[in-house]
Amino acid sequence: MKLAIVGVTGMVGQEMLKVLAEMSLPITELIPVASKKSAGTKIQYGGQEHTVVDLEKALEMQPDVALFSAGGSISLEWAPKFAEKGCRVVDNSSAFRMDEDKKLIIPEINGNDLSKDDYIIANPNCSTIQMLIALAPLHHLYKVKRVVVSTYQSISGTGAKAVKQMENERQGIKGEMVYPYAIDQNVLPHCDDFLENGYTKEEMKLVNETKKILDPSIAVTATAVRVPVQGGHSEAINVSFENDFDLPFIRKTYHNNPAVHLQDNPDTNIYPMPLMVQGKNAVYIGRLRRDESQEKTLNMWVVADNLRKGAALNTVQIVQKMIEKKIIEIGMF
Ligand code: 11C
Repeated sequence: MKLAIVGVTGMVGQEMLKVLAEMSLPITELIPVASKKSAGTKIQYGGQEHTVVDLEKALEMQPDVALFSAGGSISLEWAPKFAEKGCRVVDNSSAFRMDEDKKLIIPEINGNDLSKDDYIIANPNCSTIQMLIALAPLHHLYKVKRVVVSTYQSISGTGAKAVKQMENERQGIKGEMVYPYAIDQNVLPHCDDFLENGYTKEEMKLVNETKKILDPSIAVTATAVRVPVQGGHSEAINVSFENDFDLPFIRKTYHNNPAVHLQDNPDTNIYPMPLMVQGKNAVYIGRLRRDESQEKTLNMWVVADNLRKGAALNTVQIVQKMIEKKIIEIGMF
C-alpha cells in the first residue's frame, strides 16, 4: 500500500508518522507531502530518510491511500483530485465533515458503515472524538437525551504557532500572536472563529458532529475553552439519559472497553489529567458521579491526547478498518 501523508510537517502529520510506526499497516511506500516551500526537505520514517514532495508530485505518484491534515482549503481543492484517481482519502480537516455524501467516522462507533463507495472519509474534530468514545456505549445502554459539555483544550489543537506563542510568552520574547490575547497564565473562552449565533465553530462541531455520528435526536450545548496546556484536551460532560443508569454497570462497561481507560478513585486522587495522557491512545474517563440536581443525569471528566485519538490515531484506524472490511484490498497492490 502506497500511503501519502499530506501535511506531514504539521503537528498532526508528525503524529501520524509516529502512529504508523507503531501500527502494523502494510505500507510499501510512504509519500510525505507538504507545501511547495517544504518540498525537498527530508523526514525520517522506518529507519529511512524520505524526501517531502508537493501535492502535484504526490498525485502523480498515485498513492492508494492519502491522509490529509493540511487545512480545509487544501482538502477541498486536492482531496477530490486524489479520490478521482482511486485513492482512498481520510481527511482530518472540517472540509467534508458535514457533507451529506461523506461519512464521518470513529471506527469503534460507526466504522462498519464504511463501504467500497467511500473515497473521501472525514475524520471528526478531536473534541468530538473523545466525547463520543465516552458517550456511545452509554447511549446504547440508556439513550442519551442531552449533553452539556465544557472543554479545556490544549494549544496543540491550534498548531505549532500556538505552541511557539506560549513558549515566547514564558520566555518574555515578543513574537507572533495566534490568539487575540496572551495564553500563558490565561484561559480563553474562544476556540476557532465566532459564528452569528454567538457560539464558536468548535462548539458547533461538538453539536453537529454528535448528531451525525451518534444520533440526530441528541441535544448538545457546548462551551469550548483554550487553556495554557501544551497537549491533551479535557472535557467536563453532563449527560442526561432517557432511562436511568446504574453507575457500577457503567464502570464495568468502561472497564471492558479497549478504547477507554477508566481512572476514577477519589479516595486516592485518581482522575485523568492532560499531563498523563501524552502519547496514549485511549480516552481517559474519571470523576463519574450522579448529578444530584437532576434525575437520570451523570457527570464525568474525559481527557485524551488530542493529536492521537483526536486526530492521527483515529485517521489511521479508519484506514485499518477499511483494510479489515476489504475496502482496501492488500493483495491488489
Ligand atoms: C482545536 N479541535 O483544538 C481543534 C483542532 O476541526 O479539525 C482541530 C480543528 C478541526 O483547536
